[in-house]
Amino acid sequence: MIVTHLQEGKGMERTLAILKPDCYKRKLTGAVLEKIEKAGFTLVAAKIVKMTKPMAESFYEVHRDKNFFPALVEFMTENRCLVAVIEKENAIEDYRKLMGSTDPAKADSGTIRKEYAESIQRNIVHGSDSPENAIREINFFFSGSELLG
Ligand code: IDP
Ligand code: MG
Repeated sequence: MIVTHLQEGKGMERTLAILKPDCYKRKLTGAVLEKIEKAGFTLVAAKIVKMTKPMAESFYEVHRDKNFFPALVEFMTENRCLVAVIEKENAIEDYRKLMGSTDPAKADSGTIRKEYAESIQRNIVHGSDSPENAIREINFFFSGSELLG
C-alpha cells in the first residue's frame, strides 16, 4: 500500500535511507547496512538506482537555491545508489542520529558519517528529516507493491 498517512509519535515508523554514490563506489554498502541493522532497523525494501539528473534535481528540490546544489546533483548522479526503506520505532530521528552530522568533521563518534564520510558533500548516506518528507521520499522511489508486509 502506498504510504499516505502521516507517521506520528514514537510508534513504528519508516524512513528513507540512501547509501549514496560514494558509498556504492567504495563498496561500503554492506558495512553500512550492517550498521543500520545492528542499530535495530528492519529492512522493508531496497534496490539499486542510478539517478538521472532530473531525478536528483527533483529529490533535492528543497536545496535548489543553495550554492552547493549543482555539485550535489552531479555527485548524486555519478554512480549508483542503494535506496532503502527502513523501519523501527522512532526511525526518522534515530536514523538521523545514527548517520551523524551532515559535516563528518562535526559528527559524533560511532556514527556512519564519522566512520566513513570524506566531506560535507561526500557524506555516504541520506536520511529523511521529518514524517512528511519520509512519506514523500519513500513514495519517490518505491511503489505500493514494494512496501507490503
Ligand atoms: P542532510 O543530508 O544531513 O539532511 P542537507 O542539509 O539536507 O543535509 O543537505 C543535503 C546534502 O547536500 C548533504 O547530505 C550533502 O551531501 C550536501 N551538502 C549539504 N551542505 C553542503 C555544503 O555546505 N557543501 C557541499 N555539499 C553540501
Ligand atoms: Mg536533508
